[in-house]
Amino acid sequence: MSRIAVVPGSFDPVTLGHLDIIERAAGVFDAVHVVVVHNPGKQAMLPIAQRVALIEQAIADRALPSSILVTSWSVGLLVDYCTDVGATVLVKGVRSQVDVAYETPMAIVNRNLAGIETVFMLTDPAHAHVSSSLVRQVAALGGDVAPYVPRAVAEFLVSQNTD
Ligand code: COD
Repeated sequence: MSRIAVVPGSFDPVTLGHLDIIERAAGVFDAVHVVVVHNPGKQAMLPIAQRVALIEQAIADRALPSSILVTSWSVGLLVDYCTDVGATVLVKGVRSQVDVAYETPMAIVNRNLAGIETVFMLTDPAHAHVSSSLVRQVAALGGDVAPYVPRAVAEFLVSQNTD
């Protein structure tokens, strides 16, 4: 049986931490769907379609496996997407106990709702301090985000600031 995993997130924008989790998930599962979801608890910087495009560009630049698909979901529960495409697992990157505390209730509810399991994948320590919110803040203040994001994202954010 082919195992499909969903890696969900706001990805606003995608960071090197996200990309590392996506790549490692692709090494564990037969297929990985990277799903961009609006998080109502966060003030969005980029439109969803732009976030999808930047993830696709970063994946192409790194020649990551073709088993990775990038899409978005906005019409209901994330587990509905999983059920629709036959995915049985959600993969969540974990940087600290704060992430575990945030993700644990969602993992339990997603299993209760649809039997979807959540796998927590530990961040690479090199990316443990990286978050999209940090990138948004540094970019807004004109700082260099290149150490934290794929090249496509760094170039896009510079182009936004110089428009
Ligand atoms: N290293 C490793 N992992 C990282 C890093 C890093 N540097 N940075 C972030 N991550 C992980 C996060 O812990 C998270 O697991 C994932 O990457 C995405 O992070 P973000 O910040 O892009 O996205 P979030 O946290 O805003 O996304 C939250 C979701 C949209 C995934 C969440 O709200 C969700 O699952 N929503 C589904 C809605 C739903 O169905 N709700 C009802 C049932 S719970």
